[in-house]
Amino acid sequence: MKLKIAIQKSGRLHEDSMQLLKECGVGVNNGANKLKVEASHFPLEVYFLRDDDIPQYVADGVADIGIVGENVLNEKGSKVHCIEKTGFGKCRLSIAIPKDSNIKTLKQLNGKKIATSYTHILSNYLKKQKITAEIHEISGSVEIAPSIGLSDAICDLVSSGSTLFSNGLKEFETVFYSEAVLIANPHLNATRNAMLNKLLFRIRAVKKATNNKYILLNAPNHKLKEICKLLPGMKSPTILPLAEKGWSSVHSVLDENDFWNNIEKLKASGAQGILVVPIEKMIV
Ligand code: PRT
Ligand code: ZN
Repeated sequence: MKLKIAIQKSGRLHEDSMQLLKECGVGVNNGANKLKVEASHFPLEVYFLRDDDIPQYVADGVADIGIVGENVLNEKGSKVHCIEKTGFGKCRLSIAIPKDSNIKTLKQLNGKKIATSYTHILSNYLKKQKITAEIHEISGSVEIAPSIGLSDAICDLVSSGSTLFSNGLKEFETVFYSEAVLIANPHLNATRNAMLNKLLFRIRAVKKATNNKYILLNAPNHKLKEICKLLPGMKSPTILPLAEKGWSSVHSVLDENDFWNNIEKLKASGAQGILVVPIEKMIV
């Protein structure tokens, strides 16, 4: 028996989804541009689909699990379990207005026309904010709607903001933050559930490694206590003597954000020759 996973066939999530599987030790050969391939080194069958179709395929049990943007998942409202955030495909669904618009407050959206492909998420949001606006559903090129007189505002995905900018629009209000998530059919049998847990264990090890760095530095022995406090590591740092008397090498693991916060303190404590190395997998 194989676990069936649906990932995006082509588009913004394809590469990252393939990379995640690869880092989990799952070999997927997509060379022949097939719709379905058998993975190697893991009992997995990979289906390549349009992102919009993934939630329904998983809800229907055609695929057991899938990787899809939370924006698509929420818009479709399919009955699947959201198992794990992947850390990629990050974007936000935002309301944007022409940069010279006189709309200044959310309330001023009352009675206005908003073009979007995300009618479900947007109407829920507007309801919560007690705003009555006219929602125009368009399936693509939403950003041109105001300039052709179709709407006063749009609601679309934004990442860098350059699409809005080049269409004379400015971001006005964020409706929803999104990233790619691993979803699962809620009725997996015990065998499939066990396979999912095995894959999930690997995904978490890869994710943890991405956020952490291995750090090596040299420190004078009389400063070791101070330095070790800054580098708690997974259990405690490793300390090895250097050939030069009175000095040690300290090895530890550090969250990338903590590294930048701690670097000045480490240097002030006499740390030298600091090396920061990526970690491939991390199991705590
Ligand atoms: O063919 P298929 O239906 O599978 O793909 P698709 O064309 O519907 O989706 P695709 O590949 O464009 O996006 C897949 C998923 O990537 C989305 O559902 C989001 O979860 C995620 N994602 C992350 C984004 C973006 N960032 C993004 N910037 N999806 C779309 N965009 C578009 C946005 O619609 C706008 O046109 O990029 C433009 C804005 O980008 P910036 O950088 O100019 O702000
Ligand atoms: Zn799509």
